[in-house]
Parts: sequence; C-alpha cells; structure tokens
Amino acid sequence: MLTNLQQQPADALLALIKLHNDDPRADKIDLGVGVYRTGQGETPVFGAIKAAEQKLVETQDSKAYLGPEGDMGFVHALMPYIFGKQDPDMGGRIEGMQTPGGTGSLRLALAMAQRAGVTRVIAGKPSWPNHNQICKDLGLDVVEFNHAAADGTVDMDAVRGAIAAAGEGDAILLHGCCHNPTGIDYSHENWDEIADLLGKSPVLPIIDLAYQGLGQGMEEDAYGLRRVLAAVPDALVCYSCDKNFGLYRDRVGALYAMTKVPADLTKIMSNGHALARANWSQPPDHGGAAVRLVLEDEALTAMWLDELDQMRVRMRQVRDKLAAAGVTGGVDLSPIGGQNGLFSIIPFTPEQVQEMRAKHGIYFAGSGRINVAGLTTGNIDQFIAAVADVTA
Ligand code: PLP
Ligand code: TYF
Repeated sequence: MLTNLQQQPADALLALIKLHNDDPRADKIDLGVGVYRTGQGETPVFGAIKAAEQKLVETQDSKAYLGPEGDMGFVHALMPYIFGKQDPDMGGRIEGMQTPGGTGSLRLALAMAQRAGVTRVIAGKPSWPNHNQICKDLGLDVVEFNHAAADGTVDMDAVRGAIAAAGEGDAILLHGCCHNPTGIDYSHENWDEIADLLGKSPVLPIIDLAYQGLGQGMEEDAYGLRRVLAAVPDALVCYSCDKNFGLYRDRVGALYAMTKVPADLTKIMSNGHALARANWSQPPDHGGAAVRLVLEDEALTAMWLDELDQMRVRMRQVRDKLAAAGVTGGVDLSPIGGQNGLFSIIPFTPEQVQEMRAKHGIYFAGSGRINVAGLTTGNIDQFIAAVADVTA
C-alpha cells in the first residue's frame, strides 16, 4: 500500500541548511533559511525568554492538558501589541487561540475560512511557499496577483485589480509586514487604500503577521492590520512569535478571529477548536507559556523589547551598508535599504545563484532571496565582492 506514495521534493529553504552545513569552506556564508543572526552569526535564545523559562521551571506545577485553545493567558497577553493598547479586543469583537507556530495558525485560518464558504484565496506572488502549499492541501484555489512592480515598489494596480475582481467566497491573504520573500511592504498610504477597498468588498481578509517588530517597530508593523480590521466586518489574523521572541523550534503562534457581532465569536472559535482537535489536538505549551511570563512581567517585557530593538537596528545597519554599495556588478543593491525584515531579493539568474554557492560558498534561495541577518561586519564586504564578481 505505502509503496503507492510518490517521492515529494524536499523544502527548498530547509534543504539549504544541509547544503551550507556540508560545505567545508571556513568563509562560507549562510543567507538561506529565515532565522535572525547576531553580528557574531549566532541565533541565541532571547535573555527575556531564558529568564521566563527559568521562572517556568520553578513555578509550573502541572503539565496536564489545557485544551485545544492552548494557553489563553498567552493569547490575551499578545492582543494589546497586535490590536493596540486602547481597545485590544475591539469592543469584544476579537478572540483567539494558541496554535503551533504561524504555520499552524495559517492552517486553521484557511480551513476555518473554507468551512465558512471560502473557495478561493487571493494571494500576492511571490509569497512564502507554505501559503500555496496549505491552500493546495485543503483544496482551495489560489488566484495570484503580482506583489512587486518592476521599480521595486509594491504593485498597487495589481492589488486594486485583484480586489475588484474578487467577490463572495474569496479570501485575500496579505503579509502584515516584512514581506517574505521580497522585503517590499505596503506603505501606510497603501494600507489606507487597501483597507478602504476591502471595506467595500465581500472578500475575507486573512492577515499573516509573522515578523512584528522586525520591520519598523512593534506599533508601526501593526499599522496595516489595524487599518484593515477597522474597515471590515470580519477578518482572521495569523500570528507567529517564532521570530520576534526567537522561539522558532518551540512553535509558538496564535489565530485571532474578528467578527462584527461579538455574540458570534463563541460559535466561530468553536470551529477553530474542532479543527485543532482534528489536526494536533492541542498546541505545544512551553514557548507560549514563556511568552506569557515575559508579557506578564514589566521588567522582562522591557528586556524583550530592547532585544527586539537591537535585532531591528542591526538589520537596518546591514541594509544601509548593502544599499550604500549601490550598483554592484550588474545589480543595484540600493533598493534593499528601503525594504523591511529578514529578506530581500537580488535579481540573480539561476546560474548566478549556483555560482554564488559553488565559487563563493554563499548560500541563499534559488529565487535570489537573501536573509540579510546572515551578513555581518565580518562577511559583508566578501558578499558584496562576490555579487560584483558573479553579476559583472
Ligand atoms: N508566515 C510567513 C510569511 C513566514 O515567513 C513564516 C515563516 O517562518 C510563517 C508565517 C510561519 O512561521 P512559524 O510557523 O515558524 O511560526
Ligand atoms: O522563509 C523562511 O525562511 C522562514 C522559515 O517550510 C521557514 O519562513 C522556511 C520554510 C519552512 C518553514 C519555515
């Protein structure tokens, strides 16, 4: 029976980890999978998380089941950061549940949307490959629109056209900030327009916020999401703590649903709970509990925000340095300065990507997407020289 299964391709981004590990050169550079790295090239556990984990070991008195919704203290503690301190549940219109990472949240959001009658998902191209993969697995059709225009800014005409052409039974999946893979985000003005258009459309917005705080700041990175939620009757938000709390493998995320009528929330969330039970039953607890302990403690919260600031400042410095290199060989690195988050795309040909790996030991996705956090004062000049070499 099982031999009927067909070989599946490996995840191209995760496969890069092995390719880089297997390269014996001492000066190799890993710009592949999206994890933050310090100026020393490390991905350490946040100090605030270490302290919270210590506290967890000392104070946690049980590991008994919590239920499919997970740790609701964690879910609620995040809400002022996502939806704003003024009115974190928008007058009782928002409720959430814990999920295994942002990916678990996306899986639930898309399955919940499908249960509600959504058959098509409108999504920018390029995007994070898992978006398409989840839609495909659920049997949802994906209608793509172009994310970035030739000049390296967002293609607003494509967004306008996609929303205008959409109707009942459609959802639109938008990156809240730090677009993966392009780093090209909507400006506040763009979000204002998108929110207005969605406010007049029956399309269900699904906002994926996986990098809050890594772009312009915690508040700034939530601008678009808040604008859209203020304009529409209902929406879903997929949140990940795996980057902004550095919890990657602990799988920490949440799904939030906003609806017009607060009384409908119980019914809506019961579908999330049922879907969770059918998928993973209950989310892993440890990382979410550590985030909750950080957010319940003023000093740990300040420490976490400070660590997040340092990450953002460092990535901005790398971006500024790349941008300052300007036209390098046959490519212009200057747009990277105005982009956000971990990723940017350099328009390498597939042959140039291979040459960067083979000749220079520099590893990044086949799309030309680099993880800017993989660059440090120790390797950035080497990277710029390699770009000049292969694109000249
Ligand atoms: N959404 C986007 C756009 C991402 O890049 C990621 C990547 O890590 C996720 C969601 C999900 O992250 P995780 O499942 O690791 O929390
Ligand atoms: O795009 C990235 O590199 C991150 C990490 O299947 C990631 O989002 C990549 C692939 C994957 C899961 C996470």
